[in-house]
Amino acid sequence: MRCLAVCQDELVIRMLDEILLPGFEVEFIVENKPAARRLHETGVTVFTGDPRRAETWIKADLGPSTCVIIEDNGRRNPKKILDAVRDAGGTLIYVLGIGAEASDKRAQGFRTEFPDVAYLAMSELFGGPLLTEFSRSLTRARVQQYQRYFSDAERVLIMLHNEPDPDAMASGLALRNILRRTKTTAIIGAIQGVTRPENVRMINLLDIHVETITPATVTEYDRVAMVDVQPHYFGGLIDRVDLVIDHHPEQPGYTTVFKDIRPDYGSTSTILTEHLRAVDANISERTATAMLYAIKSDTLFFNRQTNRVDLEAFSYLYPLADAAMIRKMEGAEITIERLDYVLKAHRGGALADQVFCAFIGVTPREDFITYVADFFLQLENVKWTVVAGIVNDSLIVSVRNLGYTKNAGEFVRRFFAGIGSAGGHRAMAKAVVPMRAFREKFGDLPADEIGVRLQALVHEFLQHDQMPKEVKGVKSEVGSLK
Ligand SMILES: [Mn+2]
Repeated sequence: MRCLAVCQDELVIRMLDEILLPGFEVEFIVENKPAARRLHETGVTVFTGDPRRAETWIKADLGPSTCVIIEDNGRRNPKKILDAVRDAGGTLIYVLGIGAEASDKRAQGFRTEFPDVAYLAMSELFGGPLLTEFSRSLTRARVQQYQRYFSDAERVLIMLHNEPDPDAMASGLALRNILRRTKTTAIIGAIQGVTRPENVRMINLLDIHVETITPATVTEYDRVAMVDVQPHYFGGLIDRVDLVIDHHPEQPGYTTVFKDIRPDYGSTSTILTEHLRAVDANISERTATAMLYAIKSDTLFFNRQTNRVDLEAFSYLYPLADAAMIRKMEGAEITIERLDYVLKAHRGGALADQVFCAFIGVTPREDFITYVADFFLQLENVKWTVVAGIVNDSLIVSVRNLGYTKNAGEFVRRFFAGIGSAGGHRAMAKAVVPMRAFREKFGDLPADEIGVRLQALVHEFLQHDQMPKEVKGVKSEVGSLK
């Protein structure tokens, strides 16, 4: 393809020449003769002429398939040049905005007057890669620091939350890779191991070892890292670690030498993908598969709280991973037992104003509750799910939403933080409340009324903030008087 460019700035000319030359035939129209000579001597194809005259373009053999680039540095209005290009029959026209003047406003002005002309701001063209590169070098410095700090340790513990999920396990593998350790020199451990069927299958298919540890043995390790969780999760049992990498909101009440907490990321594996890339680490197929599966499942395949960085990590890992293996792991999600609870929720639950609520009674494991909550979120017309069940005499409330509505974490904190533990982020949250405390606050509700009560709480929560500020203020005042 042929490309004709009008530029005043030698630096821009040399840059365009370098960028376009392999694929395009580039020629520059330059007004200043000495400058043209200089450029010509260095091998740039240049000819002189007045770009504001159509003849110059005709002489340059401009055709409808020639790409025209016009530099706009804000000092001289390029409209005359644009008119000349059009008079000469040019159709593929790009204006390249350079300098502080190349603002959105200027681009907007061009679009109104020349709707068929594409305006490209130089800062936008180069800003993305440049910023990525800079932030990668910040990440690199950070990773190298903790790599050094961990390097002389004999025994390292990479600790995960209870019932480790794909994101926790994948992050464990990734961090072990960054620390250049094996399964004997860096133990991946959790206080309560894996029981959910899809996680068990992940462990088997990818041959991951998660050791069961006790809080007391944590001190036996020379260095301790936590991934996908922060020390506060262990309720005061562990208050000092060496490294925390997590995508849950940052919590107070512990000390750590290094941390990288990014609550706007969809998974911890996304953060670790950036760490791996920053130090050019080799990612094995096993680790890439685990991480890809983790991003997919933590974001519900980009259905909730997804960030550009999650998509970027996903597309980086995809060619390195075994997609067939992921399909196998996902197949394990559906079990007869889980379907029983889905049916139970379907019978006893209710959908109102795009909120599905259900109480599924006593269950042997917590994942039945979260599974049901995730399941109903897939239905058309469902934007929120709140599913509760009883495990070991505690009410577990699992909340899911599609991510662009109100904050699920805020919901559980508002109603349950006072009587149990409650937390989470925008799209997923959980509360664990001892049944005794629940009865004290909400009364001794029969089973079929618990779901109804939850429905009322969600409704109150969602309604509340839609009211105008004044009304809200009055309401909370009345509330505090009670
Ligand atoms: Mn996670």
